[in-house]
Amino acid sequence: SAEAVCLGESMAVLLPDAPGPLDAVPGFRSAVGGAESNTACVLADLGVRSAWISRVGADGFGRRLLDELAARGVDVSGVAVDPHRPTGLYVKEVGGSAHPDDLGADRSRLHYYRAGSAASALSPDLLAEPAAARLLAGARLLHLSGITAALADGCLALLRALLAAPRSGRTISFDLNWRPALWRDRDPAVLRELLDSADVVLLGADEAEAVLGTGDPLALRRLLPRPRTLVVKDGAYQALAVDRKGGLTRQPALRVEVVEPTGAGDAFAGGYLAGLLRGLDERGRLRLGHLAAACALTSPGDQGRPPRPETVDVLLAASDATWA
Ligand code: KDG
Repeated sequence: SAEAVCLGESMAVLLPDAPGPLDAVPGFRSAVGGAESNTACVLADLGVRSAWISRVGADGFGRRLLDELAARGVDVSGVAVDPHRPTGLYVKEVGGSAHPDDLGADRSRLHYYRAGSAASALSPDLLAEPAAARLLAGARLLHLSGITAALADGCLALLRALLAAPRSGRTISFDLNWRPALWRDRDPAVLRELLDSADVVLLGADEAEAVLGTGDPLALRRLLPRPRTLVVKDGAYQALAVDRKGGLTRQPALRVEVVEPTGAGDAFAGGYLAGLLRGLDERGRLRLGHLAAACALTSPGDQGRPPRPETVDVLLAASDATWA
């Protein structure tokens, strides 16, 4: 059975052949994306038995998602195929707009076609589905994200049910994953309650500022007192882990030539959580997070090429002076 289960919507992706506004793009390459399944792939790359729980449509995009995730070594036995609703889709626009929903310095923007998707029908009914229930019962780690909370009332109810259930030794990690475009008709205030019900919280200082009014690690600690660890990422610069007493572990990021930033946060989560499951200390977890993020930053799609095991070992063992 899987050690880590990641739950959330994944989508087919259309990546533009060239940067520029969508109306001028000559063509698209298809790929797959989805924050939580990206994290599941990175966990698998780093040797963690991982599973992804979701719903897809009974269509080509859904089959593509299942095939690609399975080929990456992720257990997809807990993914339901919905005969009535389609697989969601997003189209990436690179460098073509200056919109408040844009991601990152190169101004990539994701256009979502996901309202009414198969995954938006996720609900607490999932807990009674045998395959998903078996995966959830056997996992040491359950990874969730704030995207799910924005998709539909049933999705939010599912997150609440998972966070309220007895842990039985399991850790729940929660990545804020602030996607303003998904929250136009919903109140994001609910995100604070969800974050504060998790054990490990991952969030970027900029998105924390947008949602919670501050990106300062110690101020965030006062707003979110319950999680064991808060991991506050400061873009390309550093990540900080804050324990319950406000103790800080700081780790600078690796300096890389950024090709396209989508998926870097998901990869960071995968690296950090693989380190947690391997029993690394905070510094090692943050280092593995940065390394996985660097792999995603240097690739055009959501997913990077997995790091070589030798690279992982060298970077974990490096002295602070030679790191970064
Ligand atoms: O982190 C990358 C994700 O944003 C992308 O894969 C799409 O899951 C996605 C989302 O909802 O934005």
